[in-house]
Amino acid sequence: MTDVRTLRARSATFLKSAAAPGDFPAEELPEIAFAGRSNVGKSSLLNRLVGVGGLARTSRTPGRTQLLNWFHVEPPGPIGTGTLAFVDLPGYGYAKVPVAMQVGWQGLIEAYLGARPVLAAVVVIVDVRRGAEDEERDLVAWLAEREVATIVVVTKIDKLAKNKREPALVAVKRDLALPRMPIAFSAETGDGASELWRAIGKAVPARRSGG
Ligand SMILES: Nc1nc2c(ncn2[C@@H]2O[C@H](COP(=O)(O)OP(=O)(O)OP(=O)(O)O)[C@@H](O)[C@H]2O)c(=O)[nH]1
Ligand SMILES: [Mg+2]
Repeated sequence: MTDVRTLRARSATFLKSAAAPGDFPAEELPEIAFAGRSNVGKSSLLNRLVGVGGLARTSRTPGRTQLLNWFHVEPPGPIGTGTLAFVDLPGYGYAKVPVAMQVGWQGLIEAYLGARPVLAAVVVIVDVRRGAEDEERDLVAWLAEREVATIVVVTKIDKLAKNKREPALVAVKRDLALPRMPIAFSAETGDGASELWRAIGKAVPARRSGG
């Protein structure tokens, strides 16, 4: 059996940043987007998943990623898909940025999530200590209405004592009315990375045989 901790991308490279829909790259690959409130750990999760520290920029200052950032990723062999594009989305719900800016980001995120035929799934990331709030409920419902596949991940589980993790996951499942348990993840330890890889593999349409 493959050691769950060792599943990592065969390669991952930065492709492009975009601040407006006109800058989005051509739709050439199935895309997996990473969404969540500011500072939830989107970039850290993406880096851990691909096994390249520092690929997506992380920061202690919320609201750091204000652009959509595309990466080309060759998934681990056992996942069985071809090259994917990962898209690190700007965080939402950061109260300290001016309202006009928040509205701008929201518009940009919706312009992406609502009109991207190659979007295979959105990884919705929730902070284990914070749980699911209105923003997460709104996002999950918004995606469901548009029939966008959603993978809910609860991150920073290393920050919670082991006996408190299961109840936290159950609460997120209940609050977001999920059909299954969210994936428990830690960018610190790598917990949940292979489970998330498998969920991503399932969400990506099979490659057409014969190319
Ligand atoms: N302990 C722990 N800390 C984490 C984890 N994931 C992220 N962090 C920390 O949380 C902070 C924010 O992480 P980022 O990955 O930059 O978060 P983000 O969601 O990309 O933030 P924005 O792009 O600003 O919205 C950093 O200080 C990370 O080191 C985790 O799984 N465990
Ligand atoms: Mg970020």
